[in-house]
Parts: sequence; structure tokens; C-alpha cells
Amino acid sequence: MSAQSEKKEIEFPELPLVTEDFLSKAQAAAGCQMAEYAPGEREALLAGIKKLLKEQDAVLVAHYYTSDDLQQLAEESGGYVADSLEMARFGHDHPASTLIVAGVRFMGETAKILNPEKRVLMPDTEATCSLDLECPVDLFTAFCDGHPEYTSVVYANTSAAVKARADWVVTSGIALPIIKHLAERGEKVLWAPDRHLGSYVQRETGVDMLIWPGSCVIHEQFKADGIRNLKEKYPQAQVLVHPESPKEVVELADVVGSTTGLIKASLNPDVHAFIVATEPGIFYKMKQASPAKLFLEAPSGGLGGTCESCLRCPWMAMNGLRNLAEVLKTGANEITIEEDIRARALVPIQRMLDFARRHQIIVKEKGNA
Ligand code: CIZ
Repeated sequence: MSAQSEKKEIEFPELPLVTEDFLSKAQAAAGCQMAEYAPGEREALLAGIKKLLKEQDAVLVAHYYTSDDLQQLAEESGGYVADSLEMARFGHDHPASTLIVAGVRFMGETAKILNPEKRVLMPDTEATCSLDLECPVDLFTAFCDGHPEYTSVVYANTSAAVKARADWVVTSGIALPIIKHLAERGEKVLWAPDRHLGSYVQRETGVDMLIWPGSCVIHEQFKADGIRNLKEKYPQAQVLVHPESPKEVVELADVVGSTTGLIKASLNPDVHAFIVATEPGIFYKMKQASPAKLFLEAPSGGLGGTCESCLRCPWMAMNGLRNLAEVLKTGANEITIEEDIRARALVPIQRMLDFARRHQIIVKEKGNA
């Protein structure tokens, strides 16, 4: 694979494959489709979890891509629903001594990096992310070492160990202003691991970038033709696209944005229908804010390891009411990070947070979206 902006050929490492077999196992473990409950079981679980959260001095922070049940439970129990950065920030500001992170592994790790004094538990620590899997620390370190003239910028969807080796961490909500800032300082950027988000940022900023070839198994599946066909049926609909999607899908977007950015876009009072290219867990917040609007899933090719008609992230779907109740009872699935790695990973995360504060970038406004 060759870098997009270098004259000489750049050899990228062979990435570990996220095989269909691996994905199918994740789907089977998750049940993929929403959980089924015996009569009364769901209500009993919800009541039990609320009681346990109080008893354990714990607060539930859930990602926008988790199930409606978990997002509703987080809100009803005094917790929070947000993107990864705001989940960690909320956990930091909240007085609870235990954070229950419903999301994928890197989100639990980010919460722990920012809140070392707190206990961080996750319903399932096997819940991972294809971007994280495709960027192992040994390959990343070797690649950075081979290109010392580049500033390394990693997406939040990476392990604590990868963050510990990076100069900057960014989320999709803040990637553009940070890369523009680096460009103004004349820096060249080694970007990992999402190639679609990386090339979107490169197109928008013109920065000299080496782009790691990883991708999200969900966003990779959105298809431009399907979106065009749907747009013919719903010509008034705005197309909202997450920048982890392929270029030809991003090119069809009325709005390109992070989860928080897309939720904000869906509040536009002049638009009543949306075609949305991101994980469908996001519809919970969109429909909650705008119940009368029409929200359509952007079509996928039905390829890869996920089901034909379902673009739920199989790892996000590993978070459920049963395993949440279980970790609250047992204290299992605690996130721990070696102090040396945690302290080093904090540096590029803190750099991002300081940048956001200096430039008054509000990644999520409380009470909005
Ligand atoms: O950082 C996050 O929460 C992710 C994975 C995406 C986004 O756009 O917010």
C-alpha cells in the first residue's frame, strides 16, 4: 500500500485481519439482535440495576451506539449518554467512585486513563473495535519509529498502549481543527488507524499525511448507490454521514460529522427526514429529540461479517442488561492499565482536551443532543 502524499513508496505493515469468522463469533456472543427476555425479566433487571447502581456508588455512562435500553437506563439513573470523550469527561466530573462504561474496550480504557482513582467496570471486556484490532502497538510503534519526521495522531478508537506512543489523540469531532493546527505549524502527520476518516481529514486540510489502512467494519459497508436510490424515494431527506464511511458515501453527505455532530444536525428545524450513515444506535437520541421526524438507515451492501439487514456493531451489542447486572453484583470486568502506559497515554489525550478548551470547541453541550 502506498501513502497518498509521499513521492517514494511507503510500506505499511500487514494488518491483522478481522475475519468474518471472528465477527460471527462476536455476533453470536452478543446475540447481535436486541436481547429477548422472559415475561417480566427486563423490568426486573432494570429495577435491580438501578438499585445496585445506588448501592455501589456507581454511575452508568453509555455510548450512543448501545441499545435503547442501556441509553434510557443511563439517563433515568442519573448517568449519561454521549460519545467516548464526553463519556470520560462526565465520569471525571461525576462524584461516583465507580464508572460503569457501556461501550467498547477503548472507551473503558479512556475512562480509566482520565479517572485513575475510580473503579471502571464494563459489561463485557471482550467488546472491542475493528480499528483497535487493526492497529496493534508493536506494528504502530515500528511504523512511527520508521518515520520520525511525522507527528503521530491517533483516533480515540485505539488501545491505551497505542495512545501511549502517540503525539496526539483525536476524536472525530475534533480531528479537523487539530490537523489544521498541525498544518499551520508546518507538521506532517502520521495518522492511524481509520483510513476513511484520515483521508477525509486530508482532503479537507490538504495536510501531508501518511494514513494507516484500518477501517470500521460497520461504516465500511455503507453503499453510495443504495443511498442515491433511497434519496430518489425521499428527495427532501438530508444525508448525514459519519466520516468513518468510504469517500463515495461521504461525497453524498449534506452533513459529515461525529456522532454528536450528526445528532446536532438532526435537530435542524427545517429538515424533517434524514438518511443516516452510522451505527443505528444513534437513532435513540435522534428520535428522542425529534419524534415526528423520519430517520432512515443508510443502505449497506449486506457484506462482511454483519447480517444482511443489520448494521449494529456486534461489539457494542455485547453490552446488555444481564451482564450489566452481573458486573454490578460481582465487580467483575474491571479495567486496569499499567501505570506507565496510563500516564503516557494521558499526555496526548490531555493535549486534545487542552486544545479543545483553548479553542472553545464544545464537543457536546449538556442538555443538547
Ligand atoms: O468517539 C466516539 O465516540 C466515536 C467512536 C465516534 C464519534 O463520532 O463520536
